[in-house]
Amino acid sequence: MCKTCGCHGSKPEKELIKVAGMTCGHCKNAVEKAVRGLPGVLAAQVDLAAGTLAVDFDSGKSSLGSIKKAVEEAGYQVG
Ligand SMILES: [Cu+2]
Repeated sequence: MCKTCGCHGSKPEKELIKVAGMTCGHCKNAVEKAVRGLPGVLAAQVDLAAGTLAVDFDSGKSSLGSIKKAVEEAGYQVG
């Protein structure tokens, strides 16, 4: 824990989310961009072939629910 990066109280989490409706590279970019724009999201990586989104986020700043909501708002189905 250090004082300069503001990591106090952060709870890093990794989740793998199933995302339906992604068919091409544009879909992949759209989902990654939507999720990366959320506060506390450290990384978002779509696996197009598997239809999944791997996301690293700080659960003190963002929630799994808000990540799923961002995916849905980008036009894709979670689950
Ligand atoms: Cu597409």
